[in-house]
Amino acid sequence: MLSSAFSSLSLFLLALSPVAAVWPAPQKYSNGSSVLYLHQNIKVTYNGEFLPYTAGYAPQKLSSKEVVQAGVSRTLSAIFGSKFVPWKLHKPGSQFEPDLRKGQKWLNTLQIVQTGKDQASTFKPLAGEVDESYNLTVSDSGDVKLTAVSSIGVLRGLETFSQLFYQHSAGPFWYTPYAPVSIQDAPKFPHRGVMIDTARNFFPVPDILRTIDAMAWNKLNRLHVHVTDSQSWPLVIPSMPELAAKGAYHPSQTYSPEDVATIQQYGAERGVEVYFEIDMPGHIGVVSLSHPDLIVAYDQLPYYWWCNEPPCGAFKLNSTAVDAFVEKLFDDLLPRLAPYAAYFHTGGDELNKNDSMLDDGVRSNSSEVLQPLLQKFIDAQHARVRKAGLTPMTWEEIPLDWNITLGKDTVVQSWLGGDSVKKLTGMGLQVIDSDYNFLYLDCGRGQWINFGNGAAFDVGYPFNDWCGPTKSWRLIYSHDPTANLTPEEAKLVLGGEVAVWSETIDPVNFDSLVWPRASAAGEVLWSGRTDASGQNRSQLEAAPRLNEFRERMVLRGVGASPVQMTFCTQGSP
Ligand code: CP6
Repeated sequence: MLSSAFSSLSLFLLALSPVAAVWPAPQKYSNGSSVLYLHQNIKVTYNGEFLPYTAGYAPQKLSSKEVVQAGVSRTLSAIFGSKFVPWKLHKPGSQFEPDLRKGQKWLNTLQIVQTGKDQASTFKPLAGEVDESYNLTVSDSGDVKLTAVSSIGVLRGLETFSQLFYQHSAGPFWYTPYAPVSIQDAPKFPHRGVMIDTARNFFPVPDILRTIDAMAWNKLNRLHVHVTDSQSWPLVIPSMPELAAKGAYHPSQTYSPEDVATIQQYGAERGVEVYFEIDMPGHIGVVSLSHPDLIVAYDQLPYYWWCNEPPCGAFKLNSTAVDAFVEKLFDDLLPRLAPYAAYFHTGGDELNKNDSMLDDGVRSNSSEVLQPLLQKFIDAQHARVRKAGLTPMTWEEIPLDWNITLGKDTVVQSWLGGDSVKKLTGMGLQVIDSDYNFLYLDCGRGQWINFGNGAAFDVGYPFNDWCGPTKSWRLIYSHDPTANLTPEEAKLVLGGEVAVWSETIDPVNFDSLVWPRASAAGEVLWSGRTDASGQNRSQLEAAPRLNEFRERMVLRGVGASPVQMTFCTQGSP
């Protein structure tokens, strides 16, 4: 009796005061239902100093103040610049919209206080532990206070602030219907990533920058660029120009050192660390085009004997020439990446034992022969990564399938699902969860046929559909990276990463495949799979909130897919 009285009471309260549709959901949150209007002359201060709002402000240098000022500019432009059309969610003149004839109560001040100092010399925003927490209050009287330890925390709070506002359908009035608001927020996991594969299909710089924008709106903080693979090498290495000259699909489909710096700096300004992967010793067949002596099993048929996806090609595992090549490559590349990133990913997935049967220096596919050679290879590459001031990352096969001993600093990216995360954390290794059953956003590898070089691989139906239908946001949302782990094991899970392998993805369909499904992972990684009461988050609660956030992404220029039909949030006519 009593409990049902309580639950109908809470339903009643819920109907009275709307819940703000912030995505990802803040950790602690309350709001009312007073209306406050926002105008472009709101007084913004940062640590007591007046910050003028200049639309499109680009930081001249990566200082805390410049990062915050640019963040304020983006936030206000997101509110005023993109007409957030509420009609799909609330019809013009619906009760959701305030009556303009009743007059406007305006927001007066946006007071930003940063209580800590950012790392000064090199602005490595997310290297190591960066405090992304923030507190945000909007008082009934019209004062906004945003407090954070770091400038990145300020950016996270500004993004939340932007999601409180709607444009009135009757004119240029922007309002929040949620005052007073009180939010205390911090991420559940420090690593909340998206992996993009620029080797199967190329992604021009603007597409990557747009992806960084969308990541920041989602409070996703790591962009992993899987920049090379056996299919192409788009990365220009000035001391080794032959790599991209021979390995890129086209001279226009390359990333210059300036492009790389642009991407990393753009990320740094938005609290997104951009880190790179050169996958080795497998998935590197393309090097054969410029350095044939270093590679075995490139272009071998039938491909499935040598790799999972043609063309094949792996580094020779017992070769001083390979070692010298990687040294030269890393000497050129790593010092350019290190100012902006904490990590460098050395790959290590899907190495096929058979490849070394074609290696003059090995001539074997026995694990006993290959394991010590691979250990030596990994030790050498990871030592170079550390020497450049970066933390090595590797795919899970290196420790799990090959029994390679890794330094305790190494971060292992797990993708094969099952009990991989449990095994890795049980070994004391730090892990990023990319379980392909939930977090791979592509579904493309079974789709290619008629490969180049006159070789066609029609593996035949139904094998073509082996990876099943594309995963829904709800499946992704249901996945808990720390499920079935002990508390000690769970502590070693740094977070997760969705992966966008691009065999059948390019800029034309990228946005609609990634968003808002990556947003679903983003909420699990920022807010946690469970809510404040320890319950699994409800998809029923999430759906309209995600739908609204999807509308915001579309209006800010990202072609995110719809979450559901307009009817679901708008109701019948
Ligand atoms: N490319 C590389 C891929 C994949 C991996 N590595 C992959 C494997 C299985 C699926 C999807 C993608 N295409 N370099 C595995 C990490 Cl289902």
